[in-house]
Parts: sequence; C-alpha cells; structure tokens
Amino acid sequence: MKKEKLNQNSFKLDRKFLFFATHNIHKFNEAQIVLSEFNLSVGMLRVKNAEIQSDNLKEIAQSSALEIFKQYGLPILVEDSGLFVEALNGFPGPYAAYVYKTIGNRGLISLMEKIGNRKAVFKSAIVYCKSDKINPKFFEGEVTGTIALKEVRKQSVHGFGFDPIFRPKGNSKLFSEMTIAEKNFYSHRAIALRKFARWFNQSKK
Ligand code: ITT
Repeated sequence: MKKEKLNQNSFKLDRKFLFFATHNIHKFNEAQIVLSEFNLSVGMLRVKNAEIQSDNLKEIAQSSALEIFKQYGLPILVEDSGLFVEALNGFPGPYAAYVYKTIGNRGLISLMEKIGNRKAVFKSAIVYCKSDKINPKFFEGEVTGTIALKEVRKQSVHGFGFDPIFRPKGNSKLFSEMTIAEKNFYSHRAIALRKFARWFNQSKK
C-alpha cells in the first residue's frame, strides 16, 4: 500500500472490514480467526512506525495507532503485547520483543534457573483508531500461566515468540503445543480482540 493518505471519498471501506497494523504474521493469523467469529474481515497492514518507549502497553499501542491513522487515514487496529514474569518483577513486560530477539526463550529460562515461582502473565492492549479528533478505543486482555522449565517446539503446530515456554493456567499444554483455535481459547490477544469485536459490532461507526 502506498504511504500517502488514501482519499476516503473514493475509497469506501465495508463496515465489516478492518486493517490490523502489524509486522507479525502470527499475531495477524490469530486475530483473523478471532474476528471472523464476529463476522469481521481483517487485512494486514505492514507499516513502519516508531514505537514509543514506555512501560505501559496501552500508551505504546495508542501512540502507534494515532501515528498510523495520521499516515494512512484508515480506521486501524493496533496491538501491543508483553510477558510479565512475577519472580523477575514483571520483566520483560513491554520489552518482550527486544528480549526475545536478544536472549530468546533459552535466555529467559536461564534467568529463572533457580527460581521456583514460575508465574507469568501475558497482556495485550488493543487500540482502535478511526479519527485523530476523538480518543482511540482501548481494550485489554490477559492470561495467567507459568514459565516452563524448558522450551518445547512443535514444528507442525502454530506458535511464536514465548509460546514454547508459556503454559496457560489449568492446561497441560504449552501455547506452542496448541492449534491457533486452542490458543485463541485462552490467549490475552483473543480476549482483548473479542472485547473489541463485541463493542465494534454494537457501536454506530
Ligand atoms: P508488531 O509490533 O509489529 O505488532 P511484535 O512481534 O513486535 O509485532 P509486540 O511488540 O506486541 O509484537 O510483542 C512483543 C513480543 O512479545 C513478540 O515479538 C513476541 O516475542 C512476544 N509475544 C507477544 N504475544 C505473544 C504470544 O501470543 N505468544 C508468544 N509470544 C508473544
């Protein structure tokens, strides 16, 4: 898609069609399935924007959504997520992407080598922005669970990021051992997206 603002008079979006701005195809695939439960279609918008530095997922997602809206003039969904490990005082939290790229799952497991408390929470902040004149709408979701003692990768099954070390509470499987449909039953992202979709379908756009 061109980087210039689209002329909204000549480009009418179906009210059931949305753009989800992300570079992460796994996030997009999960979102597509959840939103389809609500009869909403979604397109992936791979755009460059500078994420602000903040400890707050909502602030990060809000600022990205506004910036992308200003660039493209399209109603847009943005998600920012993070993994908060209790025994590490919430590390890596909103810095999850950087920590995953640098030390990865094995690095995180080594940091927790002698730690018995394995509790962790995945959090998701979803922001929908359709104007720079009104505040973007915000929805959140979280899933509690534990960090495994070792990484489990299953080639045939969906999974990315910290999925091979995160086990949602009350489940014997790690996220990496689940299908997308199973993961969407528990995940922080699916919870936040369902809140959004219910609001979206009820509200007058
Ligand atoms: P965009 O910002 O382009 O949407 P991203 O991958 O950078 O994609 P986030 O900043 O929201 O997305 O996520 C931070 C990281 O947290 C992400 O790269 C993963 O490593 C991890 N993460 C987030 N959600 C996850 C999930 O459902 N399963 C496993 N890891 C996840």
